[in-house]
Amino acid sequence: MSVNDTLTSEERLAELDLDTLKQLVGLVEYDSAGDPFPVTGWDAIVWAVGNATQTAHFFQSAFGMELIAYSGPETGNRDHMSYVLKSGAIRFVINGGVDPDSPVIAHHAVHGDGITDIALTVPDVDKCIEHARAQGATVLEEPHDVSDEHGTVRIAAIAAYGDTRHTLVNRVHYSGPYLPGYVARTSAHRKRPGAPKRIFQALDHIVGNVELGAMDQWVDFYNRVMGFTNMAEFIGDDIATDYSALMSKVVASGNHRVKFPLNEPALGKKKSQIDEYLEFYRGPGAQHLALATNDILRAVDALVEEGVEFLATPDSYYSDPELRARIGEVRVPIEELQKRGILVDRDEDGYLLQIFTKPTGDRPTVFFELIERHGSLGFGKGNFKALFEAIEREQAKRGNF
Ligand code: TYF
Ligand code: FE
Repeated sequence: MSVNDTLTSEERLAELDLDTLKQLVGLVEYDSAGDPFPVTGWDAIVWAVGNATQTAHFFQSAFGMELIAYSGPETGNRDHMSYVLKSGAIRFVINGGVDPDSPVIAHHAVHGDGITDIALTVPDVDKCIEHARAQGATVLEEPHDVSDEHGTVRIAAIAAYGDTRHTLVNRVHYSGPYLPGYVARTSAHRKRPGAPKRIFQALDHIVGNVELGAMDQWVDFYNRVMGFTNMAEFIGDDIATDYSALMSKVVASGNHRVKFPLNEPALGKKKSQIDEYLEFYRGPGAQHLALATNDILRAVDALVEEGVEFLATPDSYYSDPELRARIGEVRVPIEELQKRGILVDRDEDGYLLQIFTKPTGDRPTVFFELIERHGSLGFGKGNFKALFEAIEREQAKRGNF
């Protein structure tokens, strides 16, 4: 079975076909035969938060996600509550400590609400771990089976930047709602009339913030340990020093289903947004999750309706003649984008629409991006100036200059 023409069971459940997925997240053809660490896609994004019950409520009420599984004291897990939510092919697992000695509470005490695990689906867990170990990766969990009446899941885990880990999961022989130990559970939440069935369908990329000077080391980690390749887009200190002082490179799995831009702070006139993240997260971690939608206008409207706040884009962005000339025709009138503050970028392959939320937790750390791709495989490089200025306006409100 080759990974580039394989839909994960999640994608099949989400009724995504390969062409739709390709359009949503920009997949590429590749030959998995020579890949030392083949990755099929995302398995789950695991969060540690201060109050999982309320965060799970937020992701259902505001982000339109659906509760599908649960583990907690009632199911024999005395350590923490765990809510599994999905939207299209994306799964979030929201953990909150119950036992005061829970490692979830320890993680939260240091980092605040954040991502502990970017779990990936792989066809061969053992092969990946063998390769990762040979390349010097820290193996946090050796390959092992977990089973219940729904079948068996094979699992292992390696360390990534900071306290973030990548659990590797093969669930092809499992039919339960998530993992052994979880029970199926559905939302008590009723969608408001007129709310879209689903706001986003897939996960496009997750950005990691690493320490000053560590970006190339982590690019090398993803190249060597996980067989990821570098994508063309990078931000050097040319753009960094003027606007928001960061450098960024992007690595991707063979089929581009999993994409990781990696940022490090650069020395600029003002404190880098990456420094602010590193200070408040107490180290490296996941900075933003880009959610792929096929209707970014409807998605923004739905989120705004529920009180989610986005970074403001000044009107001058839309009247800038250089930008207008560069973006050309897009699927809606520019006024519709301007009303919502949606950014546009175009490259040789097509265009993309994107917008960023403010941080969604208490610390100025994790936030979300909505992205609607129309051929472009990039990340919005043409928007970095406008975007970083918007981020700086928010930083200034927090007293960082
Ligand atoms: O993922 C990206 O590269 C874009 C741009 O702090 C970006 O979404 C890069 C760095 C950053 C915020 C957005
Ligand atoms: Fe992004």
